[in-house]
Amino acid sequence: MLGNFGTMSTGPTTMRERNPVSPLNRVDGSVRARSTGRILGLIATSLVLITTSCTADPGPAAEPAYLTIAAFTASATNTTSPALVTLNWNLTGLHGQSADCEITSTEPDFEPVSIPLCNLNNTTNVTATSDVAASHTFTLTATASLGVVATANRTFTVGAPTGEAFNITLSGLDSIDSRVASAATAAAARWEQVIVSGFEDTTTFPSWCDGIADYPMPSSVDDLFVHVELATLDGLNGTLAEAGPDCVVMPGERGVTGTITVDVDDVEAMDADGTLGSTLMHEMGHVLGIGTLWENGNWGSRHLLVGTGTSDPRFKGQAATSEWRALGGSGFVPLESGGGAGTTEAHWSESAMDIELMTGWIETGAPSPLSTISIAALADLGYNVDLSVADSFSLPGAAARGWAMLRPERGMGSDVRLPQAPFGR
Ligand SMILES: [Ca+2]
Ligand SMILES: [Ca+2]
Ligand SMILES: [Ca+2]
Ligand SMILES: [Zn+2]
Repeated sequence: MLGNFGTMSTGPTTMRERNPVSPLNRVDGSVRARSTGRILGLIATSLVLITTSCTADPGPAAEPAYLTIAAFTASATNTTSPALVTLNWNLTGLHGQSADCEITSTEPDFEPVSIPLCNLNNTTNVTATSDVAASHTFTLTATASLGVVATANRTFTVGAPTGEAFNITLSGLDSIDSRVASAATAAAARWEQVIVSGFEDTTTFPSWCDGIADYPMPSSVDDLFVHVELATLDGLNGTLAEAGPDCVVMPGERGVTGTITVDVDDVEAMDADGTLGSTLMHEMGHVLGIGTLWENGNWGSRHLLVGTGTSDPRFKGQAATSEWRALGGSGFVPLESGGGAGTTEAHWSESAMDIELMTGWIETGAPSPLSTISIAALADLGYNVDLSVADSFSLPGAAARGWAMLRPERGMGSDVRLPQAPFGR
């Protein structure tokens, strides 16, 4: 795994407003734009034809748009306030024109969100907040480049906030290297900042969770219990650590316990080159479900992957896809296709995202930013998240990817441990 090198990413971070928004539940249907412009256009074309013999041909008149919002949908895996809501739309009838969009809401504190070229970039995430269960209507206003306007509405109902924080309880810290313990503590605090609301404490567990891991099963879990341990894995380099959920509860397919095993032979090197903190952050991301509760063909019912087994696997979670496109990506979110089992299809594509925290190769001597894409991927798993606490991140440009070799990275190795559920395999 050594010998993989990242590329320099120096472009500006794309920032968008993400204001609290009201949720949407029903589309009010499409709205046909006013079309008088087309009649005028036909008259103008006729005049051009009549006068061709004595004037220079100005070329074909611009085709007016019959702009129609053919679909406007809203979805969220968790509708508890603050809910991250993914809006999607489909514009038709543009006749080659482009369109810009604006999203407004009946929620009083919502500030309009602008989406340039929304005929190409047709998804965005907004946050729906309310102190009580409430319905708000989002309005999508699309304006074609020659001025035709169409609007559509959708109502979303957001539930009252749970009123409790998302908590991660760590175990095993007293018996491990204090540097690993500190990194684990910092990682837990950072993820607690990302996930903004907790769940009811879990006090009953599936019977298969008994004896599944190296620690005594807790009698009650306040959101997430993570055991951290050191062990000999494969010596220096190779796999640095491995992690995943242990006990997964239904409904929700949410891990309530998990283990991070750090390779005792890699601790010194990780501490020396500054990757220990990023590695613990990365592994805790796996415990939360990134790369481990996506279904991956052998567990669960989410089916969030497409193109598995090909050279271009993708993650199709709506919220993460929306953030990927907001940063300039297209299609679904590209996953790693190399690196072998434990890396492939469980991390973001190294070539597409380079320094991002949840790629399979960690930066040495440089930050590994937690992007809005990774945070939104948690929303796709049912967590309530706050995109605004993401680190600054931009996709490496094609030129930067071509350069490569600018910054060394350390392979994480086979670090993903899928849930050991006794069913579904
Ligand atoms: Ca809690
Ligand atoms: Ca190792
Ligand atoms: Ca990387
Ligand atoms: Zn990993």
